[in-house]
Amino acid sequence: QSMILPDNGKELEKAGLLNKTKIAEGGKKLRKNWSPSWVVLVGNSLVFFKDPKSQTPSSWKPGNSRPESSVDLRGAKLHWTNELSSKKNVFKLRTVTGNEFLLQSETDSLIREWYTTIQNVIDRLDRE
Ligand code: I3P
Repeated sequence: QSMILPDNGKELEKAGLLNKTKIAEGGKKLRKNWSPSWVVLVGNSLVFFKDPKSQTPSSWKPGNSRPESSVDLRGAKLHWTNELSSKKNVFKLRTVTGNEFLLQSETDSLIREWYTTIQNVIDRLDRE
């Protein structure tokens, strides 16, 4: 489950399990491949980890595990979408480099928290 983690020097803001699929790379459309991902919001980045079942609290810490990928949130855009998936509770994250991800949870409150928390980071970076 998602939880707020203490700031241990790298602004670790949030971590939790979401369904994820990448739908574009550099503006080029990709085939969808939904899978559960352990998502960590730290500093200016959203970091994705594979195999969340094997993650333990100590292995969430950036630098202490191997991320599958990470996303720079500076200049990124978030949009709720009903058109890009048959699933409910889906938002799209688009990076300045034209990478696009869909993130989803069956739990309404949980996905709303993620949307708000990521948008707050994007807004903070916009003001810098
Ligand atoms: C896709 C798979 C995805 C679905 C996608 C399908 O089929 O069922 O879950 O996306 O729909 O094409 P396949 O496994 O054969 O690639 P959603 O679950 O988000 O709806 P789409 O093509 O309409 O995006």
